[in-house]
Amino acid sequence: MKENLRQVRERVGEGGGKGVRMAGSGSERVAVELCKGINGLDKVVLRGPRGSSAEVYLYGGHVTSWRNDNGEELLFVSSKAIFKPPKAIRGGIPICFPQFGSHGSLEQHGFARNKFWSIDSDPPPFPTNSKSFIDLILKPSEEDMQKWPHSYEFRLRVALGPGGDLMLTSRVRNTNADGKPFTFAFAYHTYFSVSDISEVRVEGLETLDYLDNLQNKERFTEQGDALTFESEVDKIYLSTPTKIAILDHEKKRTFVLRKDGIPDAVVWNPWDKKAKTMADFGDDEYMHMLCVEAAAVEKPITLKPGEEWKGRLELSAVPSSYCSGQLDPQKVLQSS
Ligand code: TA6
Repeated sequence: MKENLRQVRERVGEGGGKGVRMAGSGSERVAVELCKGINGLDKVVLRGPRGSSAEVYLYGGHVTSWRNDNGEELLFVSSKAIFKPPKAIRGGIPICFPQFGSHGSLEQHGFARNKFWSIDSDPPPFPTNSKSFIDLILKPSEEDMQKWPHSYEFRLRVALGPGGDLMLTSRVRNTNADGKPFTFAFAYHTYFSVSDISEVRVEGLETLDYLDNLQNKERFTEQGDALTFESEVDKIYLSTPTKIAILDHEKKRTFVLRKDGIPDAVVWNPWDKKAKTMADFGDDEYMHMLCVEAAAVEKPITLKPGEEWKGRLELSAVPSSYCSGQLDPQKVLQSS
């Protein structure tokens, strides 16, 4: 691990071992900083040119913070989150791989979020317009192979775009030497910070079919207008559009989720009763979060040896004075 950090410092060419300076900015802000987070866990801080930032822990390859140019936190992390392996961090963007949910031979949502990732000091060439990104990699140990007998390379790039957008790219390659394919499910289990769940609308999932986790995964069809929230929700929407909008009325903010290679979307809020059963989640925190998760669940992904799957997620936060009609979610969803 230390070897990785040293290699990365050499690669990014920063002075003083703290990170790489912004090209030509002359500012003290460094674009990529390797440091210690909660409980001494290693984390990487990404900084954009106008004040935006993101943080990703090597534990779980887990994004735990995404702030806009004003320093406002856009992701939800529970005040009771346990930053201590083997428990997954409650909030941010947990990586669910190679399983989604609890039906399967592995722990709920698979093991990727419970493992230490390494910094990929020799990533294959992968173009980006971001000056602030980090490449992480997860490969199975011998012990891991006992639980899930497949060899893979999971490369995760976390990047801050010039405008403060947060971009996650997952690339999973089957490196089995025995010629065997493998199949996996996946999700970016994103927790958005919202001012009041009762004043949030989600646009882009109307009229779609979904599996309701609260009704034995039975299949239903969503009603014709925006989703609103008055009770626990746990739905897997199938074959969803590239773009989904999450409107926070009080904050006059719209999150736009753009995804590629990831067909489904999970919408989850535990509401009050379930919130009380979660030790790493405050009783009232359900009011200030909503999970909208780009996911591949209905049709898990199968890779033959040598094949690679890529799943991209791009998050942006745009001002929206929805009540004045300034932002028409349909326009946002149809814009490029
Ligand atoms: O994404 C929704 C969900 O599958 C819910 O069923 C709930 O279990 C949630 O994930 C949180 O799961 P976790 O294992 O992180 O507590």
